[in-house]
Order: sequence, then structure tokens, then C-alpha cells
Amino acid sequence: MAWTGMRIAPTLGDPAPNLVDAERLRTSFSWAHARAELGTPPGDRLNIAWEAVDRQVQEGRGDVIALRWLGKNDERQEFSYAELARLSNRFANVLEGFGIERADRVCVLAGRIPELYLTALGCWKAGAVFCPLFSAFGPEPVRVRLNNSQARLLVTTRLLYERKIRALRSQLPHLEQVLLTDGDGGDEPGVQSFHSLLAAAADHRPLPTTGPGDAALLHFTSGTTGASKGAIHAHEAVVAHRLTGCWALDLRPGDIYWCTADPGWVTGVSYGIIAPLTNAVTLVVDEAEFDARRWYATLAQERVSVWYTAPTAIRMLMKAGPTPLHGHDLSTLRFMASVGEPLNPEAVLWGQETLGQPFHDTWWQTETGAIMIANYRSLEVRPGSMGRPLPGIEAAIVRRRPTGGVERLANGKEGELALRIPWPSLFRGYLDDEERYRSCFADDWYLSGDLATQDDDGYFWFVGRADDVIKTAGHLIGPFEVENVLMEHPAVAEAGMIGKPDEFAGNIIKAFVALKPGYAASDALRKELIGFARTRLGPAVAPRELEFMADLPKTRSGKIMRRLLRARELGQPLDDLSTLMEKPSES
Ligand code: 6R9
Repeated sequence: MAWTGMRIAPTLGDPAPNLVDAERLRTSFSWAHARAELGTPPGDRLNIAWEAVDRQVQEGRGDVIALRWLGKNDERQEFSYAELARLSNRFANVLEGFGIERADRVCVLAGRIPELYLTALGCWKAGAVFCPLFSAFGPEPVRVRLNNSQARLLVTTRLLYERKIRALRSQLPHLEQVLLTDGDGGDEPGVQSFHSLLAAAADHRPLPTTGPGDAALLHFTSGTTGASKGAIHAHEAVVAHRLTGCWALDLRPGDIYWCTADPGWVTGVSYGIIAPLTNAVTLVVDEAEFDARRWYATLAQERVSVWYTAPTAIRMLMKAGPTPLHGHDLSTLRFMASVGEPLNPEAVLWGQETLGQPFHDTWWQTETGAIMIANYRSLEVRPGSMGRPLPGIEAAIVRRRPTGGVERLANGKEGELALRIPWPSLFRGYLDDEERYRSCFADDWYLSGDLATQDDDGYFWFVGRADDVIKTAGHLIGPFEVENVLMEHPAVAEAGMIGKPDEFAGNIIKAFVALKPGYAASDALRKELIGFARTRLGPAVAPRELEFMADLPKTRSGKIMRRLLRARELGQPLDDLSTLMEKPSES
């Protein structure tokens, strides 16, 4: 059912797509109207957690299962909307007991466990800022993010605490409290049990008092230069999460929805917590890692109706062949979508042939907060295209003018993908980096850093990144973090990182290293350097391949020219290399 200026009320059995007439909505829709549908009384307040759980309780869905958790050892745990409302109240009360105040950051370092979801909701109710840290990060990315976020409180597991935090505690001056989800703190000061505190807390709280512009989320993401950047989102983002979940993922109350993304990254929060709960679905969370057999079994046994996943996973399923699918009835699956990396046409068609429907590609970024461009259900899928902008979103292909401002390019021309500001989930800043934030905008456009084209029918086609960040298995990795760690090894004089195209992961991280005098390249040293990086960075961020070079190519000002390393890796002729050297990002 279309948006009519009143709250959307799609029903499960309706054969029509939620976004039935995008063209009409493009002209009549306004974010202000959509915002007016949400809010806690009095109407100028807005809170993500209240919209996600308490509103559902208020509207009579308290007994509906909100979260169905599947443990990696086949445990199951279910939470109704009413239980999530009550437990998140409790956790907000726990936070208040520690003196956590509005805008204070609370980090979580954990896999997909129920406590992560309670922490997120409790943070929002308390007015704190939820900041997830990917559990497969090694101690170095964790240290940098904990320090930059200035988090006062961390929720984590005993194992992760012991492996990644305890030894760093003296280097984390802001971190006052650690709550362990599976144990008590023993005698260690500043470490307590999450569950003991939760059990002792009160069920009730007054209505949240946050306003739409109050900070709610901090997501660390990567750029070409410098350490990772903390993108800040406000409570108002929930307006976009809810509507884009309804339009691009076709979510309806009663759906059983599985988002395979980890909440350590933006998709796992925007579409792994907020969009599904605000659309009153049952959210399936699987703690286990990818396994083709398990995934098909989950889709069938949980009767998943909407599935949001990623190209790397789809390519792994394609690789696994038809055998793991045998005997599984996927007839409840109504809609499948993908995000995070280019979705190759073969993967879209494989969905059609093997699962009876195409994967619907969607495009967005940490900074945009929510899906901007999508192959929504009422749009004809063009395999290889990211789709068209959602209502309320205007996208264009532009070129930055050297004198400032941007120029729109004609259809078919390659340029930077830009979005006209504002929309509710647009990030509100990079933590402590106003200049960098400002550099993302020109005229009234947000510049994405992605290169793309637009065709005559308004579909957008991804070309690549304009900078040096890398998507590997859907994870966005910046070169600085990897190169910096390699440079800490006594043998390394220079290090450069690139993405090497890979059939499954999209790219793998490959490092090039020049050694200091007195060190000789050898297989043993290569293994040592990869191991050194893995221990510090964690397996998701560390290079998988490493090659020695006498010298790395550099600009006159001494910056490593990653584009030349990439061209060398791809065997591009030297003629092309000279033009690559002119690219502004290398100067
Ligand atoms: C949500 C998320 C953002 C970058 C983005 C682009 C790449 C995302 C894509 C896609 C091709 C798609 N990306 N969706 N590339 N087709 N459908 O992934 O956020 O981690 O910030 O990454 O991912 O390069 O700029 P984030």
C-alpha cells in the first residue's frame, strides 16, 4: 500500500508491493509528513527505541515475537515486543545508575547475541549514543575506536574482554565500566555482570525525552586517509529507516525477516535492528557464521519471508551448488535483497533460477544512514543496476568543479554519485572532524565518493570508488589502518594496501611492502608480517596477500600511489599508468 499522508498500514497478505506507485510519491511525498507520523508525546520528541518497540506495544503487538535468536550451538531465545520494551527500560535504568547521560557513548564489542540488541535499545531510551564495534576486529582497531568514541561504558563478552580489552585498559582513560554478558567481574574494578545489573533494575521508565536532532548512533567507517571516522546519526534517522524498510525491503507486520549483516557494521543496525522493529516484523538473528547448509535450513525452518543479504554470501551459496538446498522448502520467501558491494548480474539471475526470484540490489552508505537507491518491488529489475532513488531522495551524477560547487553530468556519463540534501538519516557529522564533514558537501549535494552512471530510465549503475577504500567481503576497510600496523614491524620501511579482485569476496586485501636495509625478502618474513597484522588487526582487516618491492611508487610529496600498485597488480600497461598518475586523489 502506498503512503497517503497517513501512517502506512501494509498487510501481510496483500499481493501489491508496499511502494506501489513510486512516480506519484516522488511528487507528493515529503519527509516532514513522514516525520509527523512518528514521535512520542509531546510531538516534538522522537526516540528510535520507542518507535521500534514501545509503539508496537501501544498498537497492540506486545505479544508478537520481535526477536528470534538462533545460537551457534542451536540454542533458541525469543523476545516479544513487550519483553524488549521492558528489558530495554531496565537497561536504560542500568545506564542511568552509572550516570550515563545524554550524548554519552556506549560501545558494544560482541557477536550477534541478544544482549547487543538490548544494549542498543536501552542506550537510545537513556539518550546515550550506541556505538557498535565489530567483534572480529583485533585489539588495535578496538583500541582506536574505543578511544576516539570516548566511550564511558562497554558491553562485551568475557572472552572478548580478556583477548582484546584487559591489557589495554590503562590506555583507555574514558572507559569507566565494562559489563560482561556471560560472567561477573570477579575482583576486577570496573567490571560487572550485565545480567545481574539487568535483573536488579526497575521495569519502568518515563517516556524518553530525546529530540529528533539528538545523537543516537556512532558508526566508525573508513576513508582513504587517516584513522577511521566516526559518523554520527540522530534519532530522526528512524523516519528513514522505517520507510525505506517498508519501501525497499517490502517489510510488513507479520513478516519473518532475516538480515545476515553483523551489527558491527551499519547494515546490521539500520536494517538488522531499527527498520525491522519499526515495521513490526519478527527479526531472525543467527549467531553463527556463514554455512550454506545452515543458511538454507534457516530460511526454510524459520519460514523467512524477507531476506536481506550481501553479494559475497550470495556468491558463496552459488559456489556451494544445489546440494545444500535439497529438501528445503523456501516457499515462504517473498522478497530477497542485497547490499554492500556490486551485485553481479549472474547473482541476480542465479536467484531467479535457483530460488524463483531475483535478488534486489540496494545502494547506500554509513553516511547516508539508510537505503537511497534500490530495485524496489514495483520496479523492473535490471541485473547489474543498483536501481532507482526512493521517493524523498534525489540522486545525480556530478563532477566537482575545481573552483567549488558541482556540475551535473548527462545520462551515460561517468561521475560521482551525489544526493540532494537533506533527508532524515543523513549523518550529522564526523566525530571531532568538522572540516572532513564539510568536504563531503558541495552546493546542496552530498558527495558519496562512489563513481557511477545513470541511464535514460533513471537507473543507476555502480562503476567503482573514487578513493582508496576497499570493500572486502562487504566490509569497508581503509588503507591507513592496515599500512600503519605493518609499519610498526621492525622490518618494514614502507607499506601500501590495495584491493585485489576476488571471485567471492569482491576484493581481498593485498599489501605491498618495502623492507628496511638489513632485511631480506623471504617466504618466512611474508608469513610473519601477515601473522603480525592478523594478531593486531583481526582476520577481517589484515592483508591476505603480501608482496615485497624494492620501493613503493610515490608522488613527489611522498604519498604512496596505491592506484599504481593496483594497476601493476591488474597488469595494466604503462601507458595507462601515466594517466592514472594525474588523478587528483594522488596529488
Ligand atoms: C551499507 C554499506 C558503503 C560503500 C559504498 C559503495 C559500496 C554499497 C553497494 C555498493 C555497489 C551496491 N556499496 N552498496 N557498491 N553496489 N549496491 O555498505 O555501507 O559500509 O559505509 O559502505 O559500499 O562503495 O560507498 P558502508
